[in-house]
Amino acid sequence: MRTLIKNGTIVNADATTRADILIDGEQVALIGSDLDVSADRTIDASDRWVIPGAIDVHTHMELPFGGTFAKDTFETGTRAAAFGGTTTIVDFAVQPRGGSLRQGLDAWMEKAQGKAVIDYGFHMIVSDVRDDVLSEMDQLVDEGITSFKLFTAYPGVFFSDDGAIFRAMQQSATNGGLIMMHAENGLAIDVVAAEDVAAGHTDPYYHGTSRSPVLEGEATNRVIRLAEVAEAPVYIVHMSATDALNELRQARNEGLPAYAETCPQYLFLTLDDLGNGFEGAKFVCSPPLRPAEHAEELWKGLQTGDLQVVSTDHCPFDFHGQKDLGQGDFRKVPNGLPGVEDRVDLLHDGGVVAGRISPNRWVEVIATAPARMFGMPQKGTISVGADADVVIYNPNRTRTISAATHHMDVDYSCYEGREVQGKSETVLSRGRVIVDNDEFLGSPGDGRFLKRQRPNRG
Ligand code: DUC
Ligand code: ZN
Ligand code: ZN
Repeated sequence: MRTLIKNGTIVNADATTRADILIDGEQVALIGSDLDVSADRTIDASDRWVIPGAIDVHTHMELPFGGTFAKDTFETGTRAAAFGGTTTIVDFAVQPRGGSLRQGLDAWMEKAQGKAVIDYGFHMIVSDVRDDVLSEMDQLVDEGITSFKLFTAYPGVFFSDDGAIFRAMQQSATNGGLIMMHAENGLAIDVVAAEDVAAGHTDPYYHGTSRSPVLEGEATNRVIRLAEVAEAPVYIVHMSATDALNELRQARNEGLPAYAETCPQYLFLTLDDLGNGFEGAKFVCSPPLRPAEHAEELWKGLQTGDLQVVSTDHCPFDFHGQKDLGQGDFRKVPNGLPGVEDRVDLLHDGGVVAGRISPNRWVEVIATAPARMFGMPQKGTISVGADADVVIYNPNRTRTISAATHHMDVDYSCYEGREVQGKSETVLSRGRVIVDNDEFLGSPGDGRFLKRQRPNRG
């Protein structure tokens, strides 16, 4: 199958070019002006941008959490991702406590195989660092699971102490993997949260105030310094606070290989969203939403390059039937927000249309940097030989985000009623059109497991 995309404006991270694109099979075969070649199908991209399919390196399909499961399956979640212009996800497989990494990986492979409609890779959540687990990390790196997440939060669940984190970092320094850190001081947070509940402060708002940004800054500094001594790079996930960003800036100014992502919720939502009684449960995630001034700093971090990636931490729970497990005690609200479908448009609207970042920087943070940093050189760019993951994007079309029209399997939207400018109109995954003008044309099982290379630390 040969597809010719004509008359579009290709927006890559490094350049914007008016050119046609010939796709042959699953890859981009040719890029040039006024291509005069035969094709089975021609797509007219006049007045449209042609961007690389976006990559979300932080999702949690079917994550067991807080006595329930994140609602989207690999089928519903990747379908929603595709509607939003995302053609690759990297999800987090979870090591069962006391079990092996292999058990966790097998379980996640099972969840994804035959279901995912777009390509997918896995990071591994390491919740129990043991000698045998450290050796397993080496094997997994060879099998394309080249990044590992550890937590300074969630004592008794995912939490690792500093010694365990340090050992995992030492291991990654030798095997070439990348340690990703959830950096909040969970031990101190749990004390504050218990005090709040004892004082009758049980509403979701206190989820936000109990998790001080200072304790995100402290944990961020701590894990960066552990990585420094272990001589390993470190990637901080879902950065939400100025305190943490300042620690990252300091480390990067010292030349340390410290990296971070933020997520749309920290750029567009604030602590105020956690108010309004139990409605605030819709916005319970960790780290929590912060006062508005933190968002402005995060935008600056994206502008300067101190923040490299925007991912979603997509982890949806229904308001009715899941979030309401936390009625009367905010600690029992399952943590996580839906977002895999809206990231590309939110970042276009709040970033490019608002004049904060260029179209090229937008492509960089949603596609090109994730591909480079997580070992997927065939993704994140429109270039000859790359996978033909391509989005025909209309930068002028507006839409209103709503749970009534979104494709994520969750009963609310964090952005209900928000109008955004920019929309993915046609989405190709390895040369196949999987979304065309609001119609889904893909199939479960079309997505392939991505054996990722070692992260590029440059
Ligand atoms: N944070 C969330 O909000 N949900 C899942 C896990 C996490 O770290
Ligand atoms: Zn996390
Ligand atoms: Zn997460």
